[in-house]
Amino acid sequence: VALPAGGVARRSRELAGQMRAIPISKERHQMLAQAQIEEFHRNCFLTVPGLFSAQEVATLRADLDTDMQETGPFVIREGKSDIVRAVYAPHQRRRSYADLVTDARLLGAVQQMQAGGLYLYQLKVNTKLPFIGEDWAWHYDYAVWGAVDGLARPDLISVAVFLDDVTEFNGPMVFVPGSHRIYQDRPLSGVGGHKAHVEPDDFAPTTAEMQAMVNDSGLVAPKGKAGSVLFFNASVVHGSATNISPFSRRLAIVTYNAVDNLPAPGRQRADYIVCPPTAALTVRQPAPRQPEAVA
Ligand code: HL5
Ligand code: SIN
Ligand code: MN
Repeated sequence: VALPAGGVARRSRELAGQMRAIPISKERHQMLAQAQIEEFHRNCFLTVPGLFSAQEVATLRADLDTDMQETGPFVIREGKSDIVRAVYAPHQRRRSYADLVTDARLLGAVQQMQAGGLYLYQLKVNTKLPFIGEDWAWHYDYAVWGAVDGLARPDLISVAVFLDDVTEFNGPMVFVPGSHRIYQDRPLSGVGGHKAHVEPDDFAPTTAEMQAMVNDSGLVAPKGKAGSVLFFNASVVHGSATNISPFSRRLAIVTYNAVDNLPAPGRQRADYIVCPPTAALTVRQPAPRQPEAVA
C-alpha cells in the first residue's frame, strides 16, 4: 500500500506532540482519580478499598506479631496493663513496613494530594485488640504535633492501612467531615516537654465544641475490608471507641510531613515517635515480578 508522501512523518510528528502533552515524571504517580482527590480535600479523608492483597496483609500481620513480642519503649501498653495498644516504628525493624513508606499506593497518592517534598514523620500500628482495645479521645493530629513538636503548619497526611476488616463493631476511626474548616483556628496550647508517645486526651475539643461541629457536619466512620486504605489530613477531628467485639482492629498508620515543616529546635522527640527529617522521599518502583513457577 502506497502511503501519501509525508504521511509517516506527519503521523510521527502528531505522536510526538501527543506524547509531549502527557506529563511524564518519574516521581509523580497517578494513583488516584481527580474525583478522589477532590473528595479528600472536601472531607479531609478518603477511603480506597482493596489496595493491598491478602498476601501483603498477611505479611504485615506476621511481621507485627513478631514485633509485638519485642520489648522496648516503642511498644505502648493499654493503661498499666501489658496489653499492647500501639507499636511505633516497625519500619525500623521489619522490611514489610519499611517498604510501605515508599509504596506508590501510599506515597504516590499523598504526592497527588499535597504538592512539595515529603518525609516520613511517624509510622505506628494501633493494635486495638479484641474485647480490650481502648478508645482514642477526639482530637486532630496537628493539635498535638503543633503544640508538642512545634510544627509551623498542618501540612501532614496520614495513611491508615487496614490490617483487619474494619466494621461498626471493632472500634473504627470516626471523623467529623470537613472539620478543618470549622476548627483549624483554635489556638494551640503549648504543651511541651514530651519525649515519647502522647495520648490525645489533653488535646480534645470541649464537649460544646464537639456538639457544634457534629451538628454542623455529622460523623462518618469509614469501614472496609483488610487491605483497604484510609487517607486523612492533620486538621480533621477524629477519635474511636473501645473495641468490645471479638475482632481485632489493627491499623498501620503512616504519616508524611512536608520537608520544610520541621519540629522546632530542641523539640525533636525520640526517633521511634517522630522520625528525624530526611530528604524528600521518592516512590519505590514496584519489585520485579517473580518468574512463574514451572509445573
Ligand atoms: N500519639 C501521637 C504522637 O505523636 C499523637 C496522636 O494520632 C496521633 C494524637 O505522640
Ligand atoms: C485510632 O487508632 O483509632 C486512632 C488513630 C489516630 O488518632 O490517628
Ligand atoms: Mn490521630
